Amino acid sequence: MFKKIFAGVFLFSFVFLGTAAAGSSVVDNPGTEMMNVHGEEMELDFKLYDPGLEEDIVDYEKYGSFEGKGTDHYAYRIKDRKGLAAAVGEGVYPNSSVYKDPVHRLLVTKGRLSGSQWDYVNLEDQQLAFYKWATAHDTPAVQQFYTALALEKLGETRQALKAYYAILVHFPTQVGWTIWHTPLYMGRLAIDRIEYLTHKHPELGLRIEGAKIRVENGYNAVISDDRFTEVDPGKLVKVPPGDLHPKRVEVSGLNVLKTVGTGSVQLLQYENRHWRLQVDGKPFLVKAVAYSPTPIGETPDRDYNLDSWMTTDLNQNGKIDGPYDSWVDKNRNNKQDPDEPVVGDFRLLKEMGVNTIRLYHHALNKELLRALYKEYGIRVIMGDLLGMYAVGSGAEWYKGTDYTDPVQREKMKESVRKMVEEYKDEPYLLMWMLGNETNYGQVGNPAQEKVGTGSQAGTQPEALYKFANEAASRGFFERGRRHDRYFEPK
Ligand SMILES: [Ca+2]
Ligand SMILES: [Ca+2]
Repeated sequence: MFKKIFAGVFLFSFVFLGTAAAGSSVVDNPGTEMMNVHGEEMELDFKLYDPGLEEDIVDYEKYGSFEGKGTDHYAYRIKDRKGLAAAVGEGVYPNSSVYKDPVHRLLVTKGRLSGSQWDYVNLEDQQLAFYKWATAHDTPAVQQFYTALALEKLGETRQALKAYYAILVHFPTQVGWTIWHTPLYMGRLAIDRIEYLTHKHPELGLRIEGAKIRVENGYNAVISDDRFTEVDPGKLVKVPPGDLHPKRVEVSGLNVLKTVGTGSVQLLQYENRHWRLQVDGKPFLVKAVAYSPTPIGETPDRDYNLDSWMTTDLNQNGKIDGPYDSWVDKNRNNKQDPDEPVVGDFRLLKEMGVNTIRLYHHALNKELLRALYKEYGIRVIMGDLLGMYAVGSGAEWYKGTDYTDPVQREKMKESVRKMVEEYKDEPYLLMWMLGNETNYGQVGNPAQEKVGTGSQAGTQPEALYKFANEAASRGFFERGRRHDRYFEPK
């Protein structure tokens, strides 16, 4: 059960993290492989059939009118649908030229776009994902989002930005659902993607300003009590590329108001109220991945759980498999080919610039983590699930962790205490982390085949956050204990 839940968490994350796991930042988008009329193999490269008349910033005022920007009754009314469609181009609402795109037609004829659109999200061939999603029947914001994501992965950044922005203009309050039946606010996701892409591509000279989607009661798993209080698509504006990077706030030379921690890891607050994380007296920027690997060709929801990677040595060569025996499956055939030498994830993590890994719940192998730190300089953020997935609380899965239950609270605190006592002096420890998407916690129902996440947190937000504060407080560790600096790794 536990394993299954996490598989979901990973799948969801994967949609947004893309292909970073391969240790390369270059997205390789092979063309769609086809047979030509002569029965020969050919590759079909992606090219927009209709890139739209307006390159990146669409003048929406020209084709319609905005009402109630920044309020709860925001709306955009299209007055010139044809003009707008021509301006935005293929794959962006309300344009439908994808149906005239000869490549789309060809793929349909060849039966290459059959089945569910959800089978296309993580496909290697994002060209197929684009045509599938651009013509899928789904909630418009969801359809537009995954079309945009495919464009993004195909390197069509300008068109992807137009597509994400179209969500803000037309469908800012529409909701999609995770596989846990928790809401995804598509407009907010679109803002995130736009901010990410404009930052990642300063050469476009674009920035979004004033976009805002505020939803009351958006923290729980139901949407019946949601209220969108402020909705504003904001504006994509042109800026000189040099202006895209947020201005650095200089703190050196300023007085320190407050120092948290006396060990090698410290938090400093300066007189301008800004904080800085320091390790060994130097500023530390966390570049982390949540590391919990699954062997190549396997899925995390079958035979592998969250922490078995720390001890698994299937080929019995005395080296832990993920960290030291993995290889880059360049051709993605799930097999190790002669040009795919063993490199090991630890080295790959180091090479991709990671300086920290996050562990979800405690650890199984101190020596391994010590080697990670000693040989690769990579530190650890260590987590305790704080009752999510019924871990640490003693709750039954289908009853779910109850954050108002004193017995369960005590058990969870004991779990946190145990972790801290066990690892506080480990040299690699950067910080602790409590919970994992815990505010999404919800109870399942076997009769409805609803798995849930073994937690009642979704309906107990106040109890959860109060408890999290309690579990993290210094007082809790100090009471009757010899050590008084549990949260300050040496
Ligand atoms: Ca091994
Ligand atoms: Ca291979």
